[in-house]
Amino acid sequence: MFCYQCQETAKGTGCTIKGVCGKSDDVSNLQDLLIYILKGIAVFRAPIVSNDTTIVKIDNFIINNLFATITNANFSKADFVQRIKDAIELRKEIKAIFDIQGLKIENLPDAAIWTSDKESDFDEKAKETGVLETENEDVRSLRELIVYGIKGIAAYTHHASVLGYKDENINLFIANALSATLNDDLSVEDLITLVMRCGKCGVDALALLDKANTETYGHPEISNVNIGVRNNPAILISGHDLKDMEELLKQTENTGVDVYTHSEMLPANYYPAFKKYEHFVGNYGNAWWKQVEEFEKFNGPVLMTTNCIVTPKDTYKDRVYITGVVGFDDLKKIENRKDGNAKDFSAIIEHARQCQPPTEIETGSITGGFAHNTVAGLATTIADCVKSGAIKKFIVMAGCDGRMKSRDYYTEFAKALPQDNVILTAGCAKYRYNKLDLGSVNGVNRVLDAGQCNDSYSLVVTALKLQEMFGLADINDLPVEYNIAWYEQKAVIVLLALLSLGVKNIHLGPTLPAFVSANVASVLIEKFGIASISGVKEDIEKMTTA
Ligand code: FSO
Ligand code: SF4
Repeated sequence: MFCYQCQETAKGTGCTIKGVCGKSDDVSNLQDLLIYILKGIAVFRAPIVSNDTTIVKIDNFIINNLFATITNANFSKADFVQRIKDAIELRKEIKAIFDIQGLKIENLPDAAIWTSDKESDFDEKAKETGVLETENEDVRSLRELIVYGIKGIAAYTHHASVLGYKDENINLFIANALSATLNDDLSVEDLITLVMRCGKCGVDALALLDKANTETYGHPEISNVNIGVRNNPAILISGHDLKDMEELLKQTENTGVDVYTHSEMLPANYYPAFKKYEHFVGNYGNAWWKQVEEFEKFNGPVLMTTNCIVTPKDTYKDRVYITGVVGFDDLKKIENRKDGNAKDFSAIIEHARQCQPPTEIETGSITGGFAHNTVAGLATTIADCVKSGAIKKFIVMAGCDGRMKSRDYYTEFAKALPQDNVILTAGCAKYRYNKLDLGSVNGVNRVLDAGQCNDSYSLVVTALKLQEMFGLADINDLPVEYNIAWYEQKAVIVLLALLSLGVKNIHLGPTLPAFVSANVASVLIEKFGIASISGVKEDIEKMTTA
């Protein structure tokens, strides 16, 4: 195996024996083969302009399978074997349409041709389809940057599509970009252009998801979320899937079973459509990597709707349920929706009834719900604060949390920020500082949480709104600094989205991506002023006095 798609990759260079995330060698190889066949499907899909049901099925398949290969989502070998078999079948279907339309491609790539239905062949072929097969380091770096960006786009597009929102242009871009990563004629410059187009498509995907979420569940509202517990049996729901949240809340109503969120599901507490449920108690615990100790103490069953799942301990494994793209052998699976019907959560609800209430690990509340609509409502107050000098800077600290000790930097950074600086956040990065008492400036909270990493669009809208309010020609003239923490591929597309909007001088940490080669890093530094983080003191100095 060779995998370097996330920030926690072994030795900062690549996982080669087993993933730091727990991914086994054979699952990693099968994920490579699956991506390879998806690229082969994309070769036939890209030139077809049509919206017929087979094309819609193919697009959904590509999106679902890209999402399944994202860090910490799916660890099941059997699942990936089945996904590869399905991919090979679907490739035949799309090729048939391609042929009927009279389309032709000289020298079809191997990814569009290679076939087998034997698992043993998959294991062998997988060894030839990995990241290191691209020999030129810069081309490899850019191809992977594009694939990881597309994985992020796929995650957002998947969530939007579950709520019935689609954008044909995003699907077409995914197919074109995937297919382009097989093209040996593309130069480094061509690939850099494609990276930028990927960022632009990322903005569109984020906007689509924002529309889907807010039109379906209302605009997030400023909310004080309880972090204590009640004395009822309960279900803990984690991940990012709001449709699962909706259906679980409906099905648990009047059952005597409470519902709490974990990690990235926290922002569900900000939506009017969910807040109305009396048995929706609040949030339990912290970011994804703390789940082992927190799931243990929760006592009731846990539902993982997307990433990030950590190998569960035997002591609570029987209480973990998975759904959607999540894969993990020996865990109970809640089947996907069929024929427009809701998922059936009766098994997990029944399980909860047999369990003790959660053990209290914290008390009090945390405040969030500062998505773009809320911030727009505070526009005059914020403008007055900036004009009077009460707020000097906004620091965007969105992104992910992770296990590494070096991420203590973000807690220390938040603590050391001068009082006249306000943090804008989204994603699980916020758990590094959302329970500190950082106070407020003239009534404006010093930590404004827009929601999930999926809600990073809100931060973009907020920046554009500020730009308009202050009549600035360039987004970089705003009193906004970017100190972003990344972990997995959704953060990659957020970064590319910001670059495509012209945002410069982003600080990225705790380390720069291993998949960025020295030459690609030089381009990012020269063109966009991207920098890694250094010490808290120097960075505060740099960002607050710039
Ligand atoms: Fe975090 Fe995990 Fe949201 Fe990621 S829970 S790390 S970028 O999956 O998705 O922020
Ligand atoms: Fe390693 Fe990250 Fe890949 Fe897991 S996802 S194998 S930790 S690089």
